[in-house]
Amino acid sequence: MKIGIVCYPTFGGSGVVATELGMALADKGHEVHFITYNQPVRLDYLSHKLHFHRVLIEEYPLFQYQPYELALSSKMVEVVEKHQLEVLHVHYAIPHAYAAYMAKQMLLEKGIDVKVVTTLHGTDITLVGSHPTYKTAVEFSINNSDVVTAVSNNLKETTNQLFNIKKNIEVIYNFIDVDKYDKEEHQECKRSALAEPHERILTHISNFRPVKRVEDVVKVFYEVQKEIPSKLLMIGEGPERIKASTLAKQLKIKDKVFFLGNSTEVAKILCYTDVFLLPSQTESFGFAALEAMAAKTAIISTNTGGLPEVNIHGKTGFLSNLGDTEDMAKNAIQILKDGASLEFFKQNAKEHAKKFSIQNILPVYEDIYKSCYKSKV
Ligand code: GMT
Repeated sequence: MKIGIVCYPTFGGSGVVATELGMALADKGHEVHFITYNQPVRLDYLSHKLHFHRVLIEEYPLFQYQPYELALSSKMVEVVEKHQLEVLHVHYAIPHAYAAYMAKQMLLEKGIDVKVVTTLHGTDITLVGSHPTYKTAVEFSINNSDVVTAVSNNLKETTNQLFNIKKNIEVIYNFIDVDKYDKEEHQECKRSALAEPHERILTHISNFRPVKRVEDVVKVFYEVQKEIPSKLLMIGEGPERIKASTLAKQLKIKDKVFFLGNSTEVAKILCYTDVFLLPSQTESFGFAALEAMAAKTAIISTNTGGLPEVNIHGKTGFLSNLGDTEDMAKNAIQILKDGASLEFFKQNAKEHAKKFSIQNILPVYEDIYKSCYKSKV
């Protein structure tokens, strides 16, 4: 099939999932066209099956805000027409689902019926989408998509609670290529560069926005390192980074906490991680936790949003109430207390990650595209 994928090209989970999906579809022989303002960070190659179309914004002094939706919908029309795309799969409702609706209407006037699949990822519903500023347009564009999917049962329920949704939302979990994270086969797992053999490594990866509660990460680690010799790796960039590093300094653990910035080599970093910390205010799914689990890493997280669908309490790690850093630290120590306990959680994490394997999830998306296509004939 010929599929257009619209996403944010940055380090956020929705962009990463959309990019991995597009690359996997191309590997299976579909023709995939990414339409966004920059080449997605995880899109590391292009081919005759994998294309990237940049949305260019024309600056004009009159505009305080550049009208990205207009440029995006115009680009969608151009690419659909030129490459005869059958489906536009948009990731993150704002503003992609809205722009796709406009593109669809423009194309209908030309006698082209492109189908729109919208995947809801989380904050497009919870933190941003339901805000009165956007709610009307988000609800409209969800209701006017041909198919709507959400990345967890919790996100589906939340969407139905916050909006008046008139169609069924299909739950398709985020997915992972488990083999890519296989530690044993990983050639460049250089743990010794960061920690002594007797030390444990804890890691946090995010975009350091307030929702990620990165200060809680530091607080948890502070308690853990008192009991267990360990290091903390902080991967990512974002507005809360300074607060986290200031706290590490105040707690006098700066020499044990490494802020490594954004990375496109997450698998390499996770290959030497023992425990992954995700104390988020909310997560519709927690893709970063799934990546960690695929890399055989135990998870300490909150019990908010869709996290309990990914991290199984007492098996792949532990869940705690939001802000209860003492409980999180206690649980992390429980995991790290001896080699057998750590291996138990790590092994379970790896096994559970297989439930979200790309081989299981990719055909579900293909079926959705095919069902759209069939309904056109
Ligand atoms: O929260 C982020 O780091 C980014 C955000 C995004 O949209 O890029 O992530 C959301 O989508 C991910 C992929 O589906 C989910 O795994 C994350 O849980 C979700 N974030 C939130 O709900 C806060």
